[in-house]
Formats: sequence, C-alpha cells, structure tokens
Amino acid sequence: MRNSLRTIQKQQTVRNKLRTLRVICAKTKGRLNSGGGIINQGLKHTDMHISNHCKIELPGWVTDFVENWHEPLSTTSQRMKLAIALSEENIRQQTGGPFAAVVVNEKTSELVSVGINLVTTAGLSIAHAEMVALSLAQAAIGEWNLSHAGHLQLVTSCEPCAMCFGAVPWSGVKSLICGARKKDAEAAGFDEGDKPDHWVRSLQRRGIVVQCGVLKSEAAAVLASYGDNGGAIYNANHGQENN
Ligand code: AZG
Ligand code: ZN
Repeated sequence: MRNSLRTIQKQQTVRNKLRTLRVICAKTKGRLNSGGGIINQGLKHTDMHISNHCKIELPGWVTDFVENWHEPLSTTSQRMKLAIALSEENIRQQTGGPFAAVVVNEKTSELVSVGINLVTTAGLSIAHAEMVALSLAQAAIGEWNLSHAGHLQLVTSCEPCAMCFGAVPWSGVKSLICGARKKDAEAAGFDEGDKPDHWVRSLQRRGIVVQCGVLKSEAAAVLASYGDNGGAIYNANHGQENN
C-alpha cells in the first residue's frame, strides 16, 4: 500500500516536471539568441529531428594519390613528405583546409591511414586532419585502441591544435611527428586553441615520443601560401573572443 502511494507520488512529480518543461518551452518559443539563431521553437522532443549519424569520408582523389605515391615511408622525413603533399593536394582539390596527416606502423613502415582536413566539406568542426587520420586508423584496425596494432605513429603536417592534442593520448599512438608549428598555422589565420605550454613534455610523460619541426619549412610554406591566397578560414568565433 505504502509502495503504491510512493509510486503515485513519483508519477506526479514526473508529470509536474514535464509540465514545467512544457511551460518553459512555450515561453521561449521563437526567441532569438545573440547570434540570431532560434533558441527554442517550443517543439515537443518527439517533434524534433535529431540526426543519428554523421560521416567522415575521404574524397575520391585521395585513394589515387596514395596509390601513385611510390616513395618509401621508412623515415620520418619520408612520411612527412607524404603528409605535406596531401595537404597541398587538399588545397588544390578544394576539399578542405591546408592540413594532412598519416598513421604509419613505426616498425614495418606500413601505411595504416591517411587524413586530410575536411572541416568545410564534411561540415564537421572535428574533421581536422589528425582526427580524420586517427579515426580512419581505428576503422582500419577495427577498434579504438591503436596500441593493440603495434607501434603506430601519427605524422602531421602541422603540430596538433588543442583538440587534436587531446585526442593523441586517447588514441593509443606511440609517437607523434609534426611539421609546421602552431605559429605557422596562426599566421595563416587559424585559431589553434590553447595547449599547455609544456604540451610535448605532457605527451612524453604518457609514453608518447614526440618530434617537432620535421620538414618544417616545406610544411610551413603550404600554410603560408594558403593564407596569402585568401584560403577559407573556419574559426567559429573569429573576432569575438573575450579577452
Ligand atoms: C588545424 N591544425 C591542425 N594541426 N590540423 C588541422 O586539420 C587543422 N584545422 N585547423 N587547424
Ligand atoms: Zn586539430
């Protein structure tokens, strides 16, 4: 008896909460936020459309490009050369920003995946070259933990931004090789976010080997030419930072 009373009381509480939520939705119906977007249209959750998937897919040219790349991938410079060439081709093909990355098996030199920046074409802010390369490496090996596939190395045409820096240790890669520096990307107009000052040391503490500045001038030249030629910059809050 006491149990059924408690059940009824609980149901009433839930009903009251739902009623309050409906009132809030109705009150805010059609109100605009400062960016001009509608905060809430007063829709019931059941009326709303929510996506159940999103897609990261390399454009067709990448497969041909990699198949026609006959140079060895035995050294970090050779691996970087491929990353830089992909970043240049991404600009030429107009399929995204001037960044590319590859995941390579450090020991066997096997190419595990390729990533190019796809932010503007995929419509996804997370589609940085490094995130794409790591995700496709995970898809290739069939699990999220890249450390289960040997010593995998992420080679990126530019040092990771704040987001990609965070993704590196969670991916299970054993080493990170970078070309251009943060300041090169920022000089071209990109917002690379805030990383800890000692970000290299913090990755090293987690057992990840880091080498920066590999083919630095070649990698930086791609960013500079993108900036000089007025390439698209996709910083969400550009010019609206609160200092
Ligand atoms: C970026 N920086 C790096 N390193 N890689 C990308 O794909 C980027 N996009 N915007 N800044
Ligand atoms: Zn990034």
